[in-house]
Amino acid sequence: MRYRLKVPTVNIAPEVALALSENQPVVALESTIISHGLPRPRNREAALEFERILRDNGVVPATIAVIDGIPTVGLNPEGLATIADTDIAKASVRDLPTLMAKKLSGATTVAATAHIAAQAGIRVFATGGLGGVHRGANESFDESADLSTLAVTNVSVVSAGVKSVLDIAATLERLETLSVPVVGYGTRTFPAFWLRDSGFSLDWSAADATEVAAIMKAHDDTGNGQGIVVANPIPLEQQWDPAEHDRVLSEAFLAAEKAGVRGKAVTPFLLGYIVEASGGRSLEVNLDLARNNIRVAGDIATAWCRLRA
Ligand code: PSU
Ligand code: MN
Repeated sequence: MRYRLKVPTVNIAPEVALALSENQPVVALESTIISHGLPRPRNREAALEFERILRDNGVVPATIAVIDGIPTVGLNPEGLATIADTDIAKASVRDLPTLMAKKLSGATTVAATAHIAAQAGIRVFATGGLGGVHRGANESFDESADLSTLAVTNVSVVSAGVKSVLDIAATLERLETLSVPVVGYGTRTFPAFWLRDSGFSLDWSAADATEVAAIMKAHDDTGNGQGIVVANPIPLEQQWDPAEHDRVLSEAFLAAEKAGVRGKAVTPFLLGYIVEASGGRSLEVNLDLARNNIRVAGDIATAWCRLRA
């Protein structure tokens, strides 16, 4: 059976299309974390490793990016090299038409990745951390399009919460306003990316992947089309030392302020600064939590296919 593309402008790798048509598990992966979230050359190793983790668990990886103007689902080695080794734009949903018309490449954020994944019919997506409401947003209005996109995009996103550089309370409030379900994975404590505990609790948790799949099914039954945030904390023994975390973060904010960084440059600046100032420790934690999210996303995609079979 041939998998029919819903959107002819999206290039879906044959392996991904086949898996979707045969109800085999597929997990979407974003490319901004590779191009702007992790330093070279670790980013390239990470991109390959993330895909390998899925394959080792019988799940087809679909790394998403815009390559020469074409939204691409499932990258070949040249596509992976484009996002890992070259300076390309950080692309959110609003950047897609311009990149497409100009035939340029872009690394997709959570928002743009979720949008393209949904167009391709992929239901599960793994990332490190979701974008959210930035501190000081009451003046800067800086709120990630990840949130508004999840309000209209039916994809389950597995993340380790949102980075503690954001305003976590405000982010959770916005997710509530946008009617995006937030489910803790085996926990009712919302994680803070490098740390297990943001200090905020959740109304709901799911015990395992099968329960997440059941929630996805029920969500479809309600007729609602939002995404679902699956909040998956990093294991305790892998988290960053909280005191060290607090110290490095305050330094990073001062540095961003001094450098006058604004808009979409803020997240990459802070992440880069934090990696340096932590002597690489934050990077190891970032990689561990991403691996962990990818494993869980693979389990959810597998449970989802089983439920639909
Ligand atoms: N979280 C990370 N690393 C990242 C990002 C988030 O740990 O690289 C990226 C994601 O692609 C997310 C984006 O969608 O940052 C949010 O950016 P902004 O705040 O400009 O919307
Ligand atoms: Mn922003």
